[in-house]
Amino acid sequence: QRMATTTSRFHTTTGSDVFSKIIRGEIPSTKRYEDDFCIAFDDLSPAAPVHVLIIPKLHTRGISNLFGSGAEDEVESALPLVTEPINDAEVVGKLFAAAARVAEAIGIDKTGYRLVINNGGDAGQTVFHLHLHLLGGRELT
Ligand code: DGP
Repeated sequence: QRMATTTSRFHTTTGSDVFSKIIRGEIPSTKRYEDDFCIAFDDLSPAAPVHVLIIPKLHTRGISNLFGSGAEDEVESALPLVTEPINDAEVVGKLFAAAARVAEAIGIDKTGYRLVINNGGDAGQTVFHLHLHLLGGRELT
């Protein structure tokens, strides 16, 4: 598999999207979880009693920019916050792992929850920094 190195493709330090600003602390958020790789915080417009967004501390626009042909558009800076090279599958895997931990910490792992990634306009993606939605706390239809 092609290696997506932090130095060639990812950065958060100069990203202009709203989630990069949250990572840098320029916009406040209600944090649920944080580690070296990602942060999780409450969605501003919750669609369920629990609505948390899990985002990587590296900038990529979305799934099609990780695995699709849009990957070449990602080059923006050589100033990584994540210092270890990481491949695309690891990026997504770590997001899902963090989501499961957050769900457990909040206490919805037994009742159930939904994980969603919107990719592109038709999916309703509005923030172009990869993010995983964690939804729960009620029965979802
Ligand atoms: P999506 O449609 O997948 O791009 O969802 C983007 C989500 O981001 C949407 O549910 C609202 C949320 N959101 C947008 N701006 C902010 C913000 O400044 N703070 C927080 N916490 N959430 C935001």
